[in-house]
Amino acid sequence: MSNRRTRANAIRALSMDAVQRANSGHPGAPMGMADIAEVLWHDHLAHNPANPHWPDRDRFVLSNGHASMLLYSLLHLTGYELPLEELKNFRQLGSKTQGHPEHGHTPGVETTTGPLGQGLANAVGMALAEKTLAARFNRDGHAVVDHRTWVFMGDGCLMEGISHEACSLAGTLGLGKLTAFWDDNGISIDGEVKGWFTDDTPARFEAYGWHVVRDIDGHDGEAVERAIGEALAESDRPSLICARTTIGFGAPNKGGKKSAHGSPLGDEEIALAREELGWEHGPFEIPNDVYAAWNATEAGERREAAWQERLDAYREAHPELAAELERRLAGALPEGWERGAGDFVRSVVEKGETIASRKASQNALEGYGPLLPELLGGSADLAGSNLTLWEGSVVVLDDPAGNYVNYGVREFAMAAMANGICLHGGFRPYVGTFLTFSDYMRNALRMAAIMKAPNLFVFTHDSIGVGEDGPTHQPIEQSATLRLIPRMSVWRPCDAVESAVAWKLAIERGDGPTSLIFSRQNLAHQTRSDEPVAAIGRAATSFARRPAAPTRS
Ligand SMILES: Cc1ncc(C[n+]2csc(CCOP(=O)(O)OP(=O)(O)O)c2C)c(N)n1
Ligand SMILES: [Mg+2]
Repeated sequence: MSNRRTRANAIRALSMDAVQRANSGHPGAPMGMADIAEVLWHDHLAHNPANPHWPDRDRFVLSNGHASMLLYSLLHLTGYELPLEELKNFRQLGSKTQGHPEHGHTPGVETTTGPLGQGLANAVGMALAEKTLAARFNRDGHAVVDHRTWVFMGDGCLMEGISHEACSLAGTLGLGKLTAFWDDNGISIDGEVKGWFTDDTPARFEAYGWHVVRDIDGHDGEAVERAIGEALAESDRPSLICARTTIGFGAPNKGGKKSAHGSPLGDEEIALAREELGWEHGPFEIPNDVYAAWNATEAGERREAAWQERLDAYREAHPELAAELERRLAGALPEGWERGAGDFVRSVVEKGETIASRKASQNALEGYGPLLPELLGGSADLAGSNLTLWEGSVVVLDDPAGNYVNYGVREFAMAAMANGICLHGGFRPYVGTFLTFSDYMRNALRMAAIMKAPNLFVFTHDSIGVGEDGPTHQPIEQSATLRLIPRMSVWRPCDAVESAVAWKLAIERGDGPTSLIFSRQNLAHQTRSDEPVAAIGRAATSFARRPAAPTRS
């Protein structure tokens, strides 16, 4: 008979066995969070294992990515295309079960996590995307965008500064369909966190304007269920569920200790844990009734089918909106883009203006913005300097269906949130700050590139001319180091024409991020005939597509 504890134990067993077999990995957090995961994934998560891309699925983010075996176990047990063989190959080259969850490699992994705190910020971005898309497209009686965002995180995510940036903004934005679970186990790598992490976390989140469910026993399914119920009942504020857990729950000697965090438990301890948990099955052995109790494929297909019916009714009532929603979810450019964008570039050539390229960038937004309702812009409190606002900008706090986010002075969360917005779908985010502060965002830039997220980063105040602000504002190595990030496109246009083309190609790029670097100073217009203008794009394209040089054998 399968019950809550048995289902959770299946996660524990798979996690400790896979880590043991790989002889590396993190058994502690999966075993500690298994009971919480069971309640969420068995009873609440709206997903369809047969279609990980169903647009209206709930988003689940494992921000404490080292707990990857928790997610792999859940994906396997609920019926995603992740067979047991893949779990046996945990951390092996070519497997779908890398050490940390990798978006684009493993079905059902919404975002790549591992750099602590960033998954949480991605989740805030996803929740913002859901809210904004819903406001734009839902109509009375037609809730076609209606899903939640759930995020698991550990002490590490909360110690990271980005958690402050992202959660503070999530409170301001009132992201009521975002729920975060804090794995309050009192342990991180160096041992008991009381030596380095003594914040009053619930009070901290209350101060952000979150709804906080304090101090629940993360091993008591009924308590977790009640806490989720409270989160579901709250629609105006994001929820934090503070769940006390034991790292490595079930391991009699290593449970509750740092030794459970990031090393295999060892055969002896695993045998004792099996006894302690009452799990009588061998390594990687899951009884059929447990599989049956976990399997979510039928429920998932029913859920998606019900949504399809809602979408059909919506299409009937609002055909144009439905077509536009589908286009945006598919990430396709609008009809007429090529012509409209081409016209805009020609108009810039004709004007031949000598202006700062940041101004040329704003002009590009004026030119392309009306064609692209999927643009969701923002800046880290430098809108007037980055020139990221354009005529059609509407701030989301004023109008939930808007297209501009005041991120405040939060560069790192801004970039990571924009990654989450990209991954969610339905939007093309662009975010701006000074080039020199790209360093504050760097790991999120790297993550965008790793995930092939077509994020647009606007970096203004390039180069020597900003020296009057002093060395702190003068970017020296930033352009070069951005170019070092594999798969990051970097544009440093020399005039307004190149700026317009750079924006166009950045928008057309679907398989990775672009950094657009603009000046505060005027840049002289370069006179060109038609052929060199066309070549701006061609050169970039052929450069990007240049085959790798042959290697000598
Ligand atoms: C940005 C970043 N810094 C450091 C690490 C290395 N690291 C991985 S897990 C971890 C400790 C996290 O503690 P906690 O979230 O409490 O996890 P638990 O031990 O409870 O599983 C650290 C420092 C990382 N993955 N990301
Ligand atoms: Mg911890």
